[in-house]
Amino acid sequence: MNKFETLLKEKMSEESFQKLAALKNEKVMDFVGTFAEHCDPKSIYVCDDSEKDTQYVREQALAKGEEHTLANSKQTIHWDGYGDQARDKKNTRFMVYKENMDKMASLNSIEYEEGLSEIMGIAKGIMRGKDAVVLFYSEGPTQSPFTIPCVQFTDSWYVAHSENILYRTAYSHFLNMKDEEKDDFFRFIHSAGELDENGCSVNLQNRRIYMDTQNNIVYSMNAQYAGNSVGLKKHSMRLAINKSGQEGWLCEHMFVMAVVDKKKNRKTYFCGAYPSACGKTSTAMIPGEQIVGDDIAYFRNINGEFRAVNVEFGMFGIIKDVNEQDDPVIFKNLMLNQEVIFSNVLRGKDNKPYWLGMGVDAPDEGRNHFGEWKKGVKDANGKEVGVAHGNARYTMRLDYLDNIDKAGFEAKDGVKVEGVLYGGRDSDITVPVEESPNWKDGILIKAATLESETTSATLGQEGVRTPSPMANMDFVSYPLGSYTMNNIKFGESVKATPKIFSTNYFMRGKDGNFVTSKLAKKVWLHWAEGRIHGEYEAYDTPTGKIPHYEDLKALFKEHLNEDFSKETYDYLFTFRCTKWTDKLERTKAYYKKMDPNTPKEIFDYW
Ligand code: SPV
Ligand code: MN
Repeated sequence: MNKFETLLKEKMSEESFQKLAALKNEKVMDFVGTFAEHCDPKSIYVCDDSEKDTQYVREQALAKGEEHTLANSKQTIHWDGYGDQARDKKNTRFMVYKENMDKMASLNSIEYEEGLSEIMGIAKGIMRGKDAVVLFYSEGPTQSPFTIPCVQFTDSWYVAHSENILYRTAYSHFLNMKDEEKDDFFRFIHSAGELDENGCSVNLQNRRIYMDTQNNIVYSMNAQYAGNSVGLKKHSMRLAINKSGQEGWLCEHMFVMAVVDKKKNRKTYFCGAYPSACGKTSTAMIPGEQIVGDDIAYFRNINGEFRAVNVEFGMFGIIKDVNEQDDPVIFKNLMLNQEVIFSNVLRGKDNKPYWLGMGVDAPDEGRNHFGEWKKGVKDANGKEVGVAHGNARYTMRLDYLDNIDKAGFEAKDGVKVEGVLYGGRDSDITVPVEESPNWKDGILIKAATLESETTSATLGQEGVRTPSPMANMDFVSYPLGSYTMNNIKFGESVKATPKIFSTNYFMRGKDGNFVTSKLAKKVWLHWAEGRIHGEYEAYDTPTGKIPHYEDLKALFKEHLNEDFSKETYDYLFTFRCTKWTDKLERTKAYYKKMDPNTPKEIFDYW
């Protein structure tokens, strides 16, 4: 008998307990038992994969006031606390064994024992009086070479509801696990903590997200914003990056998409990493192409092929600027009566959601992330509160979208990737599209040198460059030099290594304006697609291969019915030597700072 059996029987219905017992997995029982005892919820509900449980979770999120209904009956709205609107980088730490602290010094880390005692102190009794829920999920498709089974224990029914939309449930996967697999799952323990009358976490000063990559467990306390609370998303990603480093595969902050050439009747899969606000989602959603996933990809070598899955089932997308003009596919879906959780937007008196950049006149009052809201109202710092938060989101299944690549989305072995894109934001260095001569060069010259520039939308000076290797620095959970080497080795281990391309949508002209329109990314992408199929010649430059003018001119005509002048081409595709050497120096300095043990091989290449 498991030592927690008596306790769990007290806190669970017979049905819930039987669901747990049926797994015959002592490790799951220990995980649930440990936190049932420590966090002490009033009750614990165990979910399986049934529609009944999916419905129950949704009903509970509403009944407990964590979500509210909207005019469209299948849609709900949720508000995080005013101070809990984005990922809390400061309080997201890796708990690291003492002997490894040196190696991990550049990560936001805390010595293991100290971290454990702090987080367990916060977690003690944190669920008292609340109903908790235990859910089983899979990262990636179930029963596939990519599958990572996960258990989520939470007292937030909004978190559970979000995960039911964003991930595949996997109770039956746990039921079918072989004995030797039974310890190999990710564990997430989460509590929103004490809530105020609006259902928002009150103890934000004690918000902590502590990652234990050694034991594959993440603790998230007093947090609600999904990036801080939904275990399966960025917490799991950090665990997966660490695991992939040990096992020789990759977990990347990338979309997966198919570029479709209708005339030639072919589909070519690309993945792409872009720092935030550098065009990641809009690339994955280019009209006429198909999406597999918009945020996180796993890569594995399967029979010598470089194959990828989207680990998610849904999208947790930024809603700002989603309007009929700029983002018609998403906008249309948000207007339909299908399941969506809107977060941190305004609910008008008409019980409809409103957000920034919606392209629709918003009402002057309603309820939003601030509470009861009226136009012009100021927060405690005297800052005017907008209709919605800039990081407000929608949570929606991907398979609602017309442009989903259904076959790729469901493929157990993933899709064969032929192109990898790295896209930064820079106003005066890199060309709009450029192909690397080989994989290693791509990782070191394109991926490792990625940078983003501050824009007028962020505080402080405009145009300041932030290094963002692989657009993954918030999540890389082992030393940067080793992570970079793992990227190189993985790509070289497959038979057909994808081509790597860089993109830059943000080159500015002499007048300070962007040179190309938002739509031009389709041209760069189709040039890359053509290169994969051996269709275009290219010029060699010190940083890679660039297009010929005539090819781009034809692509602009074909895809956008636009003229593309030779002057624009010359300006965009100029090799800016000294700016590039400066960029390389910044990259070297960054690697030195982040990982002094970066292999010499990397610095030698630069
Ligand atoms: C990101 O910030 O990269 C996101 C949203 O995809 S979050 O869930 O906050 O990570
Ligand atoms: Mn992301």
